[in-house]
Amino acid sequence: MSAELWNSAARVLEDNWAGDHMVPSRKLYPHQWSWDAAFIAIGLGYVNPSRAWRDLRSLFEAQWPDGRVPHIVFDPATAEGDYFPGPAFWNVPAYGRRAARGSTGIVQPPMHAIAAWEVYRHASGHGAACALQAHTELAWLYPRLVAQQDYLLGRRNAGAAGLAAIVHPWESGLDNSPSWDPALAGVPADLSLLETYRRRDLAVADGAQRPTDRDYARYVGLVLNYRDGNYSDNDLAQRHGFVVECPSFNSILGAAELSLAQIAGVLGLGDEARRHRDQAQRITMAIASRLWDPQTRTFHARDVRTGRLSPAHCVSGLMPLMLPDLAPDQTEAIMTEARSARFGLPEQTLLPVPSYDRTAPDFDTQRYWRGPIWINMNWLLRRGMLVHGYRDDAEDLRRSMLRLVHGNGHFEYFDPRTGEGLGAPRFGWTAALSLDLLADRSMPAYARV
Ligand code: 2M8
Repeated sequence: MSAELWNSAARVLEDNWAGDHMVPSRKLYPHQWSWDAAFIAIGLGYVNPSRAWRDLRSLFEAQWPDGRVPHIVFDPATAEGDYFPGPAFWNVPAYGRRAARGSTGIVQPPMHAIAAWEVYRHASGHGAACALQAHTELAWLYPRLVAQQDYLLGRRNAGAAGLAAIVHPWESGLDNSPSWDPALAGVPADLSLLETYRRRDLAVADGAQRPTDRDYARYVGLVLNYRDGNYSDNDLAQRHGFVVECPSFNSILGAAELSLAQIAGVLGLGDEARRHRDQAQRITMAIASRLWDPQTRTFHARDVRTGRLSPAHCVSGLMPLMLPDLAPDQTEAIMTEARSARFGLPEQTLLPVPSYDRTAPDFDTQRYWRGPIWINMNWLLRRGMLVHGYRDDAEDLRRSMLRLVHGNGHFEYFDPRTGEGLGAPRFGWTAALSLDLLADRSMPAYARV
């Protein structure tokens, strides 16, 4: 299967190249997405490292002066009507050398330092010229990656506990996860907004696999609120309707500090490397104390406005496993949760873990982020298993992901009972991470074994 899967994945990446960036999928997502670019770069690094660097560069050329990296960079060649909400809706003003309406004003999980370090590591296998290019690109990216972290740990520290808060479910990347239901319940669902602003996703995807209209109306309302405040982060907890600390977002934030430490090391910035390692430790401690529920023995999203933890058991609760400084008790609890009937590691289901608790009454096998299997979350979970020395589980998970994609295609997500492909076909990060799963058996940096 390896050669066949490798070739089909490489073809998807070839087809999704749009001149100076990658699109997640041709029809549903015709622009550049932030954390997609990071996952995609990890796979692209094997087949076309120059494009991997170009894609990351395109994204960071759109970084805002305050350090935020927008969740979508709009392709001016794509018509407004081809994606909603598009450039006119976000109406972002011009900044730096960027024209107005070039991006959105919200962010996504900061996966990019992790991706840059992975592309750099793999580039050394492509010869001296590639290694030199990788060094130059890392040096270009490093201050920008630091500015991205500084923005999230500074302007987004709405809970004043050293974690980043998200201001929209879309910022989590796990868009309509049940984690957000309690916080979203307080956001008005003004369905008339969907008459003014028409959904485009329903024209290109099955409605049963996409968010409901009520949730979509809330998403639109939240963007309008943030946009009308000029995308300012002042007094977020007081004036914005959705301010939440997500375990997965913050675990990636912490893991990014460790990749930055590696990057600072190769750039000869020893003091900086130490600073990043310390920061990773602080983020880990904040996650461990603020997002952990000793009753459920897992990690949950915290609503900064009410101080309450969301009761849902979601795949994001497993993500702190990526952090090597996590205490053994919490590490073991994550593995227990992953093996339980809620998630059922492949040893029970032969499938990668779903995005939501299989035993929950509202577990939905079709609707995205409310049940289906996603390759990027499983890729991160496997990384966490390797970090903490669960090598057999990591290997089972790796094989189950490859089996799933090989048997069903490079889909955006998969039915957690049957493995059938759902959402967009020929999806970038599914293909890219399949390449990585085929190629890389090494241990991540900072593994505890
Ligand atoms: C999905 O999100 C976009 C909005 O950003 C959408 O539904 O239109 C999510 O799965 C997100 O994580 C992903 O980055 C994006 C593009 O693949 O699609």
